[in-house]
Amino acid sequence: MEYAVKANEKTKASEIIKKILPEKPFEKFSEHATCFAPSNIALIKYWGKRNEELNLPNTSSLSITLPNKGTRTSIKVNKLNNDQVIFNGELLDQNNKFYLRLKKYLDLFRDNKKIFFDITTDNNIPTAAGLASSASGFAALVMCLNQLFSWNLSNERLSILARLGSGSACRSFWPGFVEWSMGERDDGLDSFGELIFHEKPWPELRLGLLIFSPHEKPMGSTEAMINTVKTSKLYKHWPEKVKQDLIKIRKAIDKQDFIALGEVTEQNSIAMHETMLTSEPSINYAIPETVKTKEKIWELRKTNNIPIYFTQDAGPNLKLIFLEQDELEIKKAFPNLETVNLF
Ligand code: 2P0
Repeated sequence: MEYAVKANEKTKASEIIKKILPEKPFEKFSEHATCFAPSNIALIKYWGKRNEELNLPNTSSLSITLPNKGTRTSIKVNKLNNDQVIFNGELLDQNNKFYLRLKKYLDLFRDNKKIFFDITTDNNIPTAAGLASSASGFAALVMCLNQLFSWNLSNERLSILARLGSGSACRSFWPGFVEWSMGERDDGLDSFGELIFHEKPWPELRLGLLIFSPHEKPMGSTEAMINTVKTSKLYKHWPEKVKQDLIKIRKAIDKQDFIALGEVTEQNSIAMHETMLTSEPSINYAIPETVKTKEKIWELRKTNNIPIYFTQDAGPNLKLIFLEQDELEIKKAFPNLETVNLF
């Protein structure tokens, strides 16, 4: 329970939003806005919140942005008395889980004002399969609101707003490596993403997506995080592990030392899943293909000397990291691999 600090009654999400938005935020608006936000994959993971309402994390985390994978959203003010959401081509029912999550988030901005939206949103990544679609989704929505109402907010401020919808969304405002500093303040105004090592692009770096199951995960990450923090005996080691891993990964990125990057990325993912597995009841996102593929990766490293590493999020799918020079050989080993150039 040490880390499971409940939301501070005084710092409500709607109050934080009010602090960030200009006065009279909805007074003038353009006809519509369309934005694309990229997805991001954590190499050092965010797992556990110190404030559940504000999505304030127990640790910092670090991600890589997938430039062409993410969410495209269009938004306009409608003349109805409710929001209307078309998600991946389908008009959502007003009892739909995703619809209700969006509405609840927009209510924080509206603050009882009667302003409603038509939202069309499309993902080019499988939704809710551990491929960070909520991250790009909330980032794209915030970008659209900023554009629609000409708020002219900085990416840093947009990052804070998006974090209130989904923690990992605060890392989806920049290309390349992004670090989300956990911050210290109760109101979370110092907890946002930041572009790091932008002066050192790494064009040889590749990320491969291996999708075993596009289906919705059995337990959402919000609930899984809360359960892990409350019940896992290993969780007390997690914050220190992340601190050490962040030091290692920053060094690896700075030197463009791929082996060091791969080792720390894979180890961090393994530690997160081990911590979840020791929750009560146990939280397991792996399916047999996940386990078999990890073994194949270890075998390729050991026997064929191919530097390839995996990371796994809140779903069964794996993301592989490797270098351009090994791409052909890796594609032979994994014919279904979808490769993303990162820089
Ligand atoms: C991450 N994940 O750092 C970690 C690693 C999944 C595993 O952030 O409750 O959708 O909305 O803040 O951001 C997924 O959780 O959770 C996630 P909320 P989120 O990418």
